[in-house]
Amino acid sequence: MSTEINFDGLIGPSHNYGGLSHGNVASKNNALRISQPKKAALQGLQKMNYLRSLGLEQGVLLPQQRPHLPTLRALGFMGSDREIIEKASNQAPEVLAQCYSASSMWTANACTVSPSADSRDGRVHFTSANLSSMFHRSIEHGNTSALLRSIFSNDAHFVHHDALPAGNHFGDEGAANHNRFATEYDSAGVQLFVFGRYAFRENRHTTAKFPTRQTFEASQAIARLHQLNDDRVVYAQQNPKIVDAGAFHNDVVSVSNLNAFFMHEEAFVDSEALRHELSEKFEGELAFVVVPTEQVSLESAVKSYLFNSQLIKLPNEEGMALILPEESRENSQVYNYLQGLENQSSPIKQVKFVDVRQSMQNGGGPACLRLRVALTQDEVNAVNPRFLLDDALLDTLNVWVSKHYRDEIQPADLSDPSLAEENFAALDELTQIFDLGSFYEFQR
Ligand code: SUG
Repeated sequence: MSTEINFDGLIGPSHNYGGLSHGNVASKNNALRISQPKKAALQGLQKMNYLRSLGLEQGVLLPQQRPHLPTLRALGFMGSDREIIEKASNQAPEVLAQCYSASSMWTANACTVSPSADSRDGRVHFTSANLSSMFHRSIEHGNTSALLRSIFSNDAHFVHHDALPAGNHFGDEGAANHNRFATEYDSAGVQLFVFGRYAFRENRHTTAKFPTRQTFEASQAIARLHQLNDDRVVYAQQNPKIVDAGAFHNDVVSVSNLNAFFMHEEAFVDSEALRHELSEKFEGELAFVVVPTEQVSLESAVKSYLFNSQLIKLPNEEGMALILPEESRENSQVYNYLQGLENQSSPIKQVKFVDVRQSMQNGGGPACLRLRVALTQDEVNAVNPRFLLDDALLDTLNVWVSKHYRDEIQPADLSDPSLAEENFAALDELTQIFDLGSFYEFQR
């Protein structure tokens, strides 16, 4: 028996709207609004539990230390923790905001995972994403690597690679630009790496407005590190038009599961050639569900996050279910499309909606919040069980959130050193819940 476990990022106690991501329309539109961290974290937990109630195994990833004092120190802010925050807030509030980013909750960007069936050494490979293209995200990978190493610690089954070299040439955004097709989770699959531009070759297709984040060279490096077979790897370029429309990651315009690929017609530079190559390389039949612009405009796709949904196989049920954000129900174009979809002959048999609005307002839908890890039963047995959600852990986390999280955070609150102290108290208790020892830098 093989399975795919979704690991969702626990939304951290200082969840806020910093307006930090150029090219992410939601982040810009909601910049400096009041955030609701408690509500956000409870929405996240509710989503995890909903997936569990559908019969799926669900994992949890811890938030990062925010504010990230090591970065502030590296940038020359000295003194006690309080002094560092006061100085940063007086001299460079915009830098403090970067170091307070809530972005690690979007674990689809945490790393790229290749299942053991695809790797020459028969192990599951993880490469933390360097997230080089956005400063506030580039400070995540150290913590991400450490956490993944604690959860997947058995090196007979799991291999961890450090993030690719920093800098724009090897900009890597993790699983958000990666899809995998296979008949079963433990059968050899075809991996699709999606990139925005070439770093060292001439680009025939370029964006006019927003930056692309992932390079071809970074994707290639991951395929090499993960020991993938070239015959079962496909590279495809994001359509610059969709990046300019606000789809900064490929998972805003497509999602896959097993042999199904749900995608917007305009997602790629050459969607037809891509479908052809995937069909050639895949042993078996691929089911493409292609949404035409005529039915769902790019603007509606980005606003509703139709494709930033989780496409899942429900245990003991025919076909697949699409877990969408509530915003997809509210967009009439998208909702009409979805109503038709249930009657189409496609693998998608059910659509369900979840409320993750606090995350959506920063550009993160249901799919952004999860990292998929396909595992064999032996590998599941080797996962640190503390990170798998059960009723007891869910109750503990709900109580922990209610105890420590603020109802609201305003942009000015980031200057208050007591917010940092509250965060650290919360994270300290969290490491005890997960028996992680002195995991965070402030504990050491
Ligand atoms: O990198 N937002 C994230 C959203 C990531 C969504 N992930 C996927 N599509 N997989 C980003 O743009 C906004 C932070 C702020 O503005 O405070 C932010 O980083």
